[in-house]
Amino acid sequence: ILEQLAEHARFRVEENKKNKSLEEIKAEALSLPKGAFEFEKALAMPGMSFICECKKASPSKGIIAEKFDYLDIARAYEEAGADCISVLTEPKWFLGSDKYLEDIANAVSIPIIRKDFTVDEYMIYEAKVLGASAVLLICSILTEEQIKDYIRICDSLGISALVEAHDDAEVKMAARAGARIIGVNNRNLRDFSVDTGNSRRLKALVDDKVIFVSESGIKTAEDIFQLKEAGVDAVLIGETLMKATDKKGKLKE
Ligand code: IGP
Repeated sequence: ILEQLAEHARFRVEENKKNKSLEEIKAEALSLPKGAFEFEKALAMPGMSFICECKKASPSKGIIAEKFDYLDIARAYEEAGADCISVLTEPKWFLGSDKYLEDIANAVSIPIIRKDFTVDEYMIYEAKVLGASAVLLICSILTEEQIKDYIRICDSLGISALVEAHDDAEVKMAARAGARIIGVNNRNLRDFSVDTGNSRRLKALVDDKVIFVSESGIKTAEDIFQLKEAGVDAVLIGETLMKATDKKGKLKE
């Protein structure tokens, strides 16, 4: 699935280039006020930080939210005290949209990460233009050189890169590439199995100066206490919050 997702992302980039060339989108992104790395600043605050995700569907779960009032969801997250919002823009498997990101960025004041399969610098400039404060860089679909290069582009725009790893080798690769935020995905994107122990275990490999995010499969307050215990700085929660009718209540818990 990862290879298909990456390939489809490359296809989308080619399609978008027909409307706006790389030079054009780059110039547009660079003409905007430079970001102040709001995403990493929000995560570096003391205490556990919460990245709450707006996601209509996923390849492992199918449709998660029949009724997807993304603006209401984003506003509820902000009101409930979320530190950041993650917005899926991948259209085919996650039923995301660039429009969701753009609208949410205009509606809330907390930083937003564009959750997509970044495979080209084009997508980073696009993220900035859409109003994102961060992008996702997934180790298993990129080379170390690409990650380095993409972090440099993020730096030029004042936005952050969340570098996603799944195992020891990828965590080390992220660190070598200069990642300042490493996210360990508890879901294996190859077989969809979930284990929050994965991020607790891999935390030990990461320097304390690096912001460490535990992603996926987080369901209870107990999960969060355990992650806190392991030294995790932030959690990324999607499905559990998408399914909670009382998002505020669930986050408070
Ligand atoms: C959220 P969950 O299990 O709480 O819905 O997971 C988030 O971690 C997950 O959506 C995710 C993801 C990704 C999605 C993690 N890495 C990469 C798309 C691409």
